[in-house]
Amino acid sequence: MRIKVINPNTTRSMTDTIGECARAAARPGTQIVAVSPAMGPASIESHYDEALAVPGLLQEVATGELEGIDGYVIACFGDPGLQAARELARGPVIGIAQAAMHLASLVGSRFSVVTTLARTTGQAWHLAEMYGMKRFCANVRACEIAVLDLEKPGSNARERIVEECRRALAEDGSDTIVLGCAGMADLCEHISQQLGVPVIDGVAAATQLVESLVNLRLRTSKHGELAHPLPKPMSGLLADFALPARGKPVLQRAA
Ligand code: 5HY
Repeated sequence: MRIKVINPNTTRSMTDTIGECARAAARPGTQIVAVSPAMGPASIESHYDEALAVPGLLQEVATGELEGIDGYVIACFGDPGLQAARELARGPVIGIAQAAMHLASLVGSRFSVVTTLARTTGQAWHLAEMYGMKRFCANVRACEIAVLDLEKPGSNARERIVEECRRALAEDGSDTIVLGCAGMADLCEHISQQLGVPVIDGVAAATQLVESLVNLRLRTSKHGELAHPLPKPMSGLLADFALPARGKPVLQRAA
């Protein structure tokens, strides 16, 4: 089985960390292909960043379809481009926020999301609502750490995240923590040991969900909303995104 784990931002070091965490979660025999798009933002911390991350992400899905990839993880807590990616893919496409929230709801009564910047908490609440997880979500908190500062030496990120998680457990009425950034994936085990509660990293959660779906031979439904997009002309910078008639290779990878 080959799973493509797409970090939608273009920071290669973060992609490498995400890939290691996905490989640690995957079963023997599952090949993890961890990639970043060729174009897009260095980190995703706003709706603007998220919108500009989607074309590159879709290019990676389209390439994956030509490579025979069995399933995809979108490794960004905003789950950017999730439904569009599902239209392009035959196999399952799982966003880390949707995966983490659902698994958290299975091991606790209410979870707190702990993420990076406060300005991204609205998107986390929006996703919880969209996924039917709002009744399990006690709160969404931010550490006020920029995404790329997570891996910056001296940022004290790990300690600040642990402290925010402690406050969440003390104040939110939650019993479980969801890490609200793919860049936190490598901190999951440490935080769980420090707090003594389930801490869910969406990268590991989504990886194992994709494996399970592929093993159950469950692919993305092509009946209705998530059917392959209709071919139509695209212009300007997006000209390469024109989808040819069915059966032909999707998306010609931009030069
Ligand atoms: C992520 N941004 O997981 C999100 C986290 C966030 O570049 N990767 C990013 O703050 O929304």
